[in-house]
Amino acid sequence: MPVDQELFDAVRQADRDRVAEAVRAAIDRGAPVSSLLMNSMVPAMREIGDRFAAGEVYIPEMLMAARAMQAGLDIIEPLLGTSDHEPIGRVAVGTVKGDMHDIGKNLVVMMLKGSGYEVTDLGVDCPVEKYEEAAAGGATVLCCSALLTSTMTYMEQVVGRFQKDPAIKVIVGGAPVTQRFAEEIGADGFAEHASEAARVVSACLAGE
Ligand code: B1M
Repeated sequence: MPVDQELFDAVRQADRDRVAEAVRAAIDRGAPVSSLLMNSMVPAMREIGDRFAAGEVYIPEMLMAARAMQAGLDIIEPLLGTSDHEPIGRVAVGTVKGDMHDIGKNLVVMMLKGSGYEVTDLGVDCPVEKYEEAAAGGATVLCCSALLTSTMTYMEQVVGRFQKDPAIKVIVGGAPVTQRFAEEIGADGFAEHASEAARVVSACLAGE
């Protein structure tokens, strides 16, 4: 499905009200919410990042764009639906220590909830101890998100902490994270996009 240009522009221009209006209008027209996310909102954030890297925008603009994006996510989240059934598994999701980026992590939380998992959102800047608490509380799959090359290395500590516990799986994701990196640190799985996280969690729980 092509980009919803109005929504793309509204996120890019960090206009929260316009993002909310554009999301509502697209939903009213029957646009699939996953497509709004992946084809319009995520590419707009990517463009902001590219412009930041090129020195064309600064941190306040990135932050405002993130807030505008979150305004759209708040509308989309309830539409992804949570089931009334027993959860099909318990998962905890956090952005690793030192990293404050939470939009991708929030998307992973939304997608997993929408797929029927009980999800604990551990927030950002999560040390190993937070994952330990989640595991002690019943989570059997722990998802680690990182957006910085300097923080993705912390994932190895989370993986290392649970490597000897076959009941706990650790899966990783985030813009700089690759399948190869996941394998190198011994993670149980890697999801490139939030939309893949549910499939990877399911494969982990099935012991694949
Ligand atoms: Co930051 N930032 N930022 N930032 N920021 C990046 C990541 C950057 C690539 C921008 C750039 O230079 N082009 C760059 C990192 C460079 C690097 O390390 N290689 C960068 C930098 C440098 C920084 C600071 C260091 C800037 C500074 O202070 N000098 C600083 C660090 C702060 C910290 O964390 N300690 C910083 C701060 C910020 C803001 C606070 C201003 C803001 C974050 C606000 C927020 O999150 N609430 C911000 C933003 C908005 C960005 C960009 C523009 C957008 C990130 C985003 O939300 N993308 C980003 C540029 C970019 O990503 N191209 C950038 C949309 C989101 C949906 O995508 O998070 O990748 P993403 O998630 C995807 C997948 O990766 C996957 O699913 C999602 C959907 O498909 N996924 C998972 C994510 N987590 C997963 C976990 C899983 C599975 C899949 O678990 C299994």
